[in-house]
Amino acid sequence: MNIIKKTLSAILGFALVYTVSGHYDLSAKADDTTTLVTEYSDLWSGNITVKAGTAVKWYVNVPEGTEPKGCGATVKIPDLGFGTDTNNKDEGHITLVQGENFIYEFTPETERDILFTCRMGSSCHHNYIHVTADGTYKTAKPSDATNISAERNGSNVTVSFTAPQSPNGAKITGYKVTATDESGKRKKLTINESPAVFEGLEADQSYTFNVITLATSGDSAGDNEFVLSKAANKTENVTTEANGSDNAVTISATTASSTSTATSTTTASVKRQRSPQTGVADVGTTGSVIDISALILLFTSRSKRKNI
Ligand SMILES: [Cu+2]
Repeated sequence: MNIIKKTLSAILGFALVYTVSGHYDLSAKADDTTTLVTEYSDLWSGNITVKAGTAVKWYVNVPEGTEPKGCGATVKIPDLGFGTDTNNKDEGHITLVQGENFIYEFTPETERDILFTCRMGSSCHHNYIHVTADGTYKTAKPSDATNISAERNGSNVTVSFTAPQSPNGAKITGYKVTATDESGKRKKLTINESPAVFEGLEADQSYTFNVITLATSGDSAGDNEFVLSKAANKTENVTTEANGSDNAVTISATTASSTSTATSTTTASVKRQRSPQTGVADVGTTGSVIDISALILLFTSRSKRKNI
């Protein structure tokens, strides 16, 4: 590839300047073909921009000492018809090797954002080639989602958030929501809009959720987090209802604070049974009404203090 590239350069007189800081100057020669070289380290997060109306030969450079691996070392360009935006191993894509990898040649006529992805499609690695009038791109990355909250419903957890505004000149394409359990194990969902529903989460684990905004101008930092406590571990608002049995009450528990909201429903037998989840201990038949009333009072006053 290198030899071919050098020969081509010699014949066609390509000029190429790029600096170690990841900024590129594209110089079109008389034949109006530009060589665009993107460093492997910038491929999925860098600002890649070309000028409208100019033929482009796009290369990705994998430096010596870097081993390209995984799906992040594969490239296709769904927006140019080179592969589709799906996870399809059989369709065309480039697998990067060390050195300069020729990816594609195209002439972008209009100003737009050209999606390229790894072989898995845009729900995995993706970025854009920005086509602008002057070959520069200064659109801001999107802001983070705010007001992240999560609610348990059995082993499902619904994560809701308030979407940020799109930056001027960019489009929000979705959100990557990550659930991280206490051991650091992660589950990720890419969605188009709030909410995200995680299935199969553990009741005895607390989870930290964060949301990254995905846009044509890049990704947000994903700094806002929400911590969901273990199911029924902390209770502040407690309501009880008879469910036809003397020995059982249904307890709906809601925890609310500045950083955390958890809702869960637990059916617990309260007769002569210690309930470590609610702190109701040894409630006998005669004492149950009083004890549960006291619990309601306690949690009501706590919730008044903590409600926002
Ligand atoms: Cu990937």
